[in-house]
Amino acid sequence: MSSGSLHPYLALKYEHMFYLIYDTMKDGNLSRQDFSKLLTRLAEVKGLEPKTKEYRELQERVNGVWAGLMKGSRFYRHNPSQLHLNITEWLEYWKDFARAAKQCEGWPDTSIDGHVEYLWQRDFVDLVFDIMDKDGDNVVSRDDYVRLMAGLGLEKEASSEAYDVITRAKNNSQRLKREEFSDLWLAYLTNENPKSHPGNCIMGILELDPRS
Ligand SMILES: [Ca+2]
Ligand SMILES: [Ca+2]
Repeated sequence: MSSGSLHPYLALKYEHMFYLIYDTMKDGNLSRQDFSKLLTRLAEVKGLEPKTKEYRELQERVNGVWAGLMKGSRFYRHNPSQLHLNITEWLEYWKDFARAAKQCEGWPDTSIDGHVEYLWQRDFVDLVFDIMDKDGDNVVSRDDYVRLMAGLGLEKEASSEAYDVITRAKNNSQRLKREEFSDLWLAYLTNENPKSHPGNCIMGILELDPRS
């Protein structure tokens, strides 16, 4: 576990991500239930019916993400056998991720001390991309992006504005490829300057607390 304080902008983004994507039941605690609901939401966005092969495949991938997160997060839990994660533990988890990413200048495989594996997070980014990319051509359009964000509870207009920001960096081509999406997501998890990277808006445009 790392010492030192978490950068306030990173803390803001990790909290936003916690409530938007992971804590779907909105009780400030991340548990298995949240992932069950996340599965339902993702299946709805993708238009998958329960009991189909595609649905079962999605279920397996979501289960894998949950298992990967829980395995590493035991180092941050008050009681390592507990199967949930509160927001304080969540922030500690990502603080170490950011440090590891800084050190390797990319997606880290593990924390610096080697105790925590992060491969599940790359699987999750891939999964999110696959959910958005409804026609499977490896490109995410504005409609694709807005559909997913709406499924997660973000306003359509706000999602559309965020899409403008994250695609503006590439001459408004308005198309997002898999590798670009992954780069933007990593920037969201690691970048400390609100103005310096479009990836900061990958989960919507965040309002900064003027005190920070
Ligand atoms: Ca929850
Ligand atoms: Ca597509």
